[in-house]
Amino acid sequence: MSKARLITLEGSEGAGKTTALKTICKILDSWDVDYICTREPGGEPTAEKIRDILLFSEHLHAKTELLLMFASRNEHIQNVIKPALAQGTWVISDRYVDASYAYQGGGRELGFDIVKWMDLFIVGEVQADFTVLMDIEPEIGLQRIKSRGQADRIEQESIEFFHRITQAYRNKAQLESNRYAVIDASRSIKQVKVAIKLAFADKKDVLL
Ligand code: Z5A
Repeated sequence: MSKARLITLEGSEGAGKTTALKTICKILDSWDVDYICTREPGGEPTAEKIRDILLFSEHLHAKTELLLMFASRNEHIQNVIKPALAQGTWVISDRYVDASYAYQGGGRELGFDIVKWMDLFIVGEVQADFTVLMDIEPEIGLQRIKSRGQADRIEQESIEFFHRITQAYRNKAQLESNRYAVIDASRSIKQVKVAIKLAFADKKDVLL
């Protein structure tokens, strides 16, 4: 049996991660691997409670936000991700530690160094094997989610905040290009699906 893999999905608001997740599930079905889908912040009961604080508090200091992201991540890793991988079950996570580099490191301007420290402390060896970055200009992504109703605390941030996030994701993907597939998420849903399938086909020998 091949090693269970941790696959993560990243991107800024409205990039189409939910849509991409369905394509990834179909690919893994065709590879005949067992997997679970999960998300961050959240993915297990305590982490979901922390998610509510993160998304719906009136105000949070940037450092509190960083700490809570990693607190919820620790519950998620210890209670869901590690046990699944140990059993040979693959994990697909809608966002993971790269989101902290992008949102807290980039968006909140806390910098990559402090996030790296937390990454070493909390995530350690439980790093993603493959990360799909849905890359999109924030103006397009935010337009897509406009009709969804009440925005959460993070979604209400300025366009400059989202530009910093996009740039931070691109920087991270460049630094770790072997782990990343960068998908041009501004294209049609059909074209995006094809690009994701090609990215997985390219990685199949390494992952399986
Ligand atoms: N966060 C953080 O700050 N730090 C961290 O460490 C972590 C997270 C882990 C989680 O919220 C928030 O937490 C998030 C980052 C932060 N920021 N906020 N707010 P979430 O999970 O609720 O939100 P999200 O992850 O950003 O999901 P989203 O906004 O729903 O985006 P999406 O999943 O990428 O989009 P979608 O639902 O797939 O698509 C959006 C719409 O676009 C939908 O109507 C689709 O039909 C449409 N769509 C999708 N693809 C296309 C294409 N190709 N063309 C046209 N239309 C499309």
